[in-house]
Formats: sequence, structure tokens, C-alpha cells
Amino acid sequence: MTRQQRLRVELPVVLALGSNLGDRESTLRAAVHAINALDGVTVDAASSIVQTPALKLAGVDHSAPAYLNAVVLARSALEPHALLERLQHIEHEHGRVRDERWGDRTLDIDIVTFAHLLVDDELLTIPHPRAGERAFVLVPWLQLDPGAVVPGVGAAAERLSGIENDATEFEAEPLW
Ligand code: A4P
Ligand code: MG
Repeated sequence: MTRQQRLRVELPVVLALGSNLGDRESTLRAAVHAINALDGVTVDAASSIVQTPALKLAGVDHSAPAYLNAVVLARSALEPHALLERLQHIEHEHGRVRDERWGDRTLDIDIVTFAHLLVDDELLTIPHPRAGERAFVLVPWLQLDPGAVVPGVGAAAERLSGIENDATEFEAEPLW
């Protein structure tokens, strides 16, 4: 790893995980462990798992396999692009195929926030631009941090009160 990929400090990150293909629960569990195993990343907490209908570009699609989603709080000494690259490697190891935008997938890992950093280039936008509109991010995030704030957008709790909450609890052993 080149020196520039390392920060001098660990910064708190919020990651959103989703899966709607394959053994969704096992994939999420393996992904949390793989994230913690990354050199320079430590997992502090994982939410419970929520189940949500698939959101496609054309809207909610009840005929597509439902998603399991969860949120992970971690600390990263990797700079944002290096973290993204490692997370995409984990997605790939879990059979992620990129063919259709918002298409069905074995594993998606998004960076929701990275401390208070604002990033916006062709590879990475932080905070995740759609996080504040999605119950499948806000519900598990609020479980871990009731005071969660999407930088530049507002309080997660307030955002959630303004959208349809279609997330239901999924019975499972704790992810972490
Ligand atoms: N990228 C930019 N910013 C970020 C970020 N903050 N975190 C780039 C992660 N990636 C980021 O993502 C496309 C590109 O976004 C990446 O190459 C990266 O450089 P992708 O994972 O290849 O494709 P995608 O996920 O289909 O696209 P997108 O637009 O990121 O999708 P979203 O907004 O993440 O939505 N329905 C339910 N119920 N639950 C879900 O979890 N997820 C999605 C994906 C759609 N519907 C869903 C769910
Ligand atoms: Mg993604």
C-alpha cells in the first residue's frame, strides 16, 4: 500500500450493506468480518438486519427478491478511495456482478459517511447522495446512532419521518 493511502488518524465511517441474491444473511455476516479484517479498518458495531423490497430505477419492485440491509460503524485509517477499492474487492469476492444499475446483487457496500469529509468526484461521492432518502439505510443507522446526521442533509431521524418506512425487522443472530 502506498503511503498516501493511509491517514495519520483513524476516522469514523458509516457503511451500508445490502444483499438480495444468494444466502443473503451469510453474505452480510461474512462481509462484516471481511471489513474488519481489512488492514487499516476496525468494525465497532453492526445494526440488526432489516428486510426491504427492492428499489429499482423504476421504483419499488415487489417481484424482485427482497433485500437484507444493515449498517456498520467502523474506523478507517485508509483514505476514502482506498477504502472504496477494498470494499469493492470484498463485493467482488462475494460474487458481485455489475450489469444493471440498482440491479439485483449478492453484495453492495456503500460508504454513507466518512467523518465529516465531503468527497465528490467520478468515483466517489460522500456522503452517499441517496442515503437520506432510504429507509434501508436510515432505519439500521438510527438503531446504532439515534443522533445520526447526514452531513449537509440533516438529522437521519428527521429524514426518516419524511419518507415511507418499508423496512421490517429480520430475525437473525447479531452480525457482530
Ligand atoms: N460510488 C460513488 N459514491 C459511492 C459511495 N459513497 N459508496 C460509486 C460506494 N460507491 C460509491 O456503484 C456504482 C459506483 O458508485 C461505484 O463504482 C463507485 O465508484 P455500484 O455498487 O457499482 O452500483 P449500484 O449500487 O447499482 O449503483 P449506485 O448508484 O451506487 O446504487 P445505490 O444508490 O447504492 O443503490 N434496494 C433495497 N431495498 N436495498 C438496497 O440496498 N441498493 C441499491 C443500490 C438499489 N436498491 C436497493 C438497494
Ligand atoms: Mg454500491
